[in-house]
Amino acid sequence: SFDQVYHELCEEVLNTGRSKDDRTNTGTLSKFGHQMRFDLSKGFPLLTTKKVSFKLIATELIWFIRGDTNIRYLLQYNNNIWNEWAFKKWIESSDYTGPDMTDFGHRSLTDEAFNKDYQAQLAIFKDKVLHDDDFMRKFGDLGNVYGKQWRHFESGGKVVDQLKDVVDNIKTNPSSRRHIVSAWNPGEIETMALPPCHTMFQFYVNDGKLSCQLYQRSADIFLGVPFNIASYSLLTHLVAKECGLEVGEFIHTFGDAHIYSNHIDAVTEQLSRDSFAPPTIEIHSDKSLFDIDYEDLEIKNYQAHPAIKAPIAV
Ligand code: UFP
Repeated sequence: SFDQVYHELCEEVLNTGRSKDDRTNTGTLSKFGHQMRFDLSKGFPLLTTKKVSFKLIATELIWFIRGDTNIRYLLQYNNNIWNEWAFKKWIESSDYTGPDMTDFGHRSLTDEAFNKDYQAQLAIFKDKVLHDDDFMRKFGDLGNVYGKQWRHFESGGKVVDQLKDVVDNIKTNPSSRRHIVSAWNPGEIETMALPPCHTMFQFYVNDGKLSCQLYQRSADIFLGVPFNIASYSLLTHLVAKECGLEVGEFIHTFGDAHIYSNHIDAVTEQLSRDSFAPPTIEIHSDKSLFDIDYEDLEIKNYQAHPAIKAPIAV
């Protein structure tokens, strides 16, 4: 099953992963180079051994597809996964007049009094991004993130709509071996808060089926990977529909695949659970890929064990 493919990665890293230092000073067990395959004709790979939010995944993916880099769209769907990056720009600007928020990521995890102030400032920030257009334009925009690279990749004075080009090429020259979208723009890495984890992906067409392979340079196996699997599987469905193809496989290839030392208990808990049959996905519209809305998507028959909380490494 899909869960089994993921559990095998977890078990392998738990059992044979090497201890490795990392940027966040959390400590990890790590394996370099791994591949998982998901046959998308067998169902939709949303994990069932812990509940994964399809809404967060789908609204983020649609945000990328539209080339949007402003978190207002995400906040309209109560999707908070990119807030911290935008919040950081605000608290470091001269417009910010509230209490000191330096190093809020770490302090909010360890200092309860500080966390209260932080949550209050974050709520103010979200409200302004949602309701104040000038503030939204100034502080809601994350700049060089996935949406920018997929739709407006800047290189040598040219702007390339990689996703549009790849879709056109899949339609006109399906057998091509050049269906690639790169989020890794070496000229812009220095200006990025978080250089893209999903470095690049390639589509492949054969027998009327569309497959997709992602190269992920760095993977938080417990918190990130379940999202990443579902996100690229959804992208494969949406591009296949746009191009009049059936879905083939999603192939997930990793660089540094790691389990953070403070996720080990959570992973062990998840591995002790039995999986359910996977859900399926339905796309209820004939809109173009670039106009699809969250409301057009439906996950059917999703049965899953409860979510498992674990601290995010910052
Ligand atoms: N990470 C993921 N998937 C994502 C994402 C981040 O696993 O979609 F945005 C994790 C990987 C790593 C951290 O643990 O975030 C990024 O840190 P670094 O840039 O040091 O690799």
